[in-house]
Amino acid sequence: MRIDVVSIFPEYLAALDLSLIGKARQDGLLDLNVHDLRDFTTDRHRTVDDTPYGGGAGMVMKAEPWAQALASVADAGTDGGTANDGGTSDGGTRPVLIVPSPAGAVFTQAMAYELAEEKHLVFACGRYEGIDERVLEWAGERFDVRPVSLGDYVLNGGEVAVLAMVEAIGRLVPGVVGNPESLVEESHSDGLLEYPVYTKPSSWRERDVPEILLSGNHGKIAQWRREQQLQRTAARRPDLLDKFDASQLTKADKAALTALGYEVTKDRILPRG
Ligand code: J9T
Repeated sequence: MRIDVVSIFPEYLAALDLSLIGKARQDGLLDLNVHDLRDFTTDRHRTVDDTPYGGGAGMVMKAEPWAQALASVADAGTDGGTANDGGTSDGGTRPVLIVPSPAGAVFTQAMAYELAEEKHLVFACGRYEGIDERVLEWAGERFDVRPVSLGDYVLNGGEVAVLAMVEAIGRLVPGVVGNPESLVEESHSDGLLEYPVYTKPSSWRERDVPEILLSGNHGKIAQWRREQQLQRTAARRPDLLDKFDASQLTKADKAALTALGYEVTKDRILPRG
């Protein structure tokens, strides 16, 4: 997979040299390139922002440096296309342009899985009050443009959001995580939060590991873990149970949910009372 990131603070993305993602880059699984937006300006001061039309606080990122930067990376992840399409075709799939913004659709594990299938992702890191809206309209001609939010809070720029998204997406690219089994049993992969985990010693500061985990009874352990997942999800993220497909529930799941105060209908999990 090719990934391009455009930012006025390329140093922010240095963390992508580290750990699993850094290793994946070294191994050639991720072709990740960070670009300085100011390299696409033409004035002496390398200006990237200006005052907003209509007034208001703060500055807005100028359109032209963004257009230059995005045009320069648009075709980078392709084989150059065919002779008569101006090099914009890569066989039908356009690169995805992800614009981190609190005004975007919320980033989820499902979205990470979808984006991990793409050949080319481009991330545009906005700063200040945002990027001139016309850039997103113009970019729609070449990219599949997706404003994406990490959640309902504001950051100073898109860089930290890109670190999170590249890590979440990159680890799903085949070969990046050494043991793909570890992707199966983790929070959100099945719509529930993960069960609690423990390691040695079995007794620590007068706290014991739940006995069932020492029993060697794998069936019972799996059942206990599933109950813990349901219990945690109900306590911490009841909104996830709202969306959960009730047809995936076993008899034991239903009994656990009933004990937790839920009513399980044919296709929904509803809080009782
Ligand atoms: C400037 O970007 C943000 O403030 C941002 C980006 C992605 N998700 C958010 N929740 C905020």
